[in-house]
Amino acid sequence: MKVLACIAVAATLTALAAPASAQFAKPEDAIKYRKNALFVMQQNFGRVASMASGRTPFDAKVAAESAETAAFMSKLPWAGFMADTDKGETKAKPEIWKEPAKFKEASEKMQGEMTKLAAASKTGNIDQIKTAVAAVGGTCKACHDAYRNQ
Ligand code: ASC
Repeated sequence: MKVLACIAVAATLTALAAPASAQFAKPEDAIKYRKNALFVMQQNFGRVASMASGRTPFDAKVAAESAETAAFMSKLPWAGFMADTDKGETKAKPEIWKEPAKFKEASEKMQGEMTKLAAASKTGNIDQIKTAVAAVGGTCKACHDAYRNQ
């Protein structure tokens, strides 16, 4: 029973860790998937950003864990921007599908800065964390300005 549970968990984790090959039954599922992945990412990033700005007390352990989770989550949303998901419950602009290379580049910039934030958070150095949070925030904003409707 335990072995079966482990296999089930392992299969789930493998599926989660394989964003590039993710498949969706319906376009709505892909939209939901990317929004939820971005939401979980933002909640974790926001927790670190809040500490960096002094809005919440700095807790190095929580910051490190949250930043690591945000960095992992930052890899997932992109598989959800598949064909035929430009309409429905989404603020995604058509530019995403018109200039996929630029969109990919923007997403990779964010993932790169998120990885740096995870590394900075591991050091526990608040100044390094502040710098990395600002860099991540810049990539969030750049992508939203270009590719997200208000
Ligand atoms: C966040 C969030 C964003 C970015 C952006 C940074 O926490 O949800 O979209 O940071 O506000 O400028």
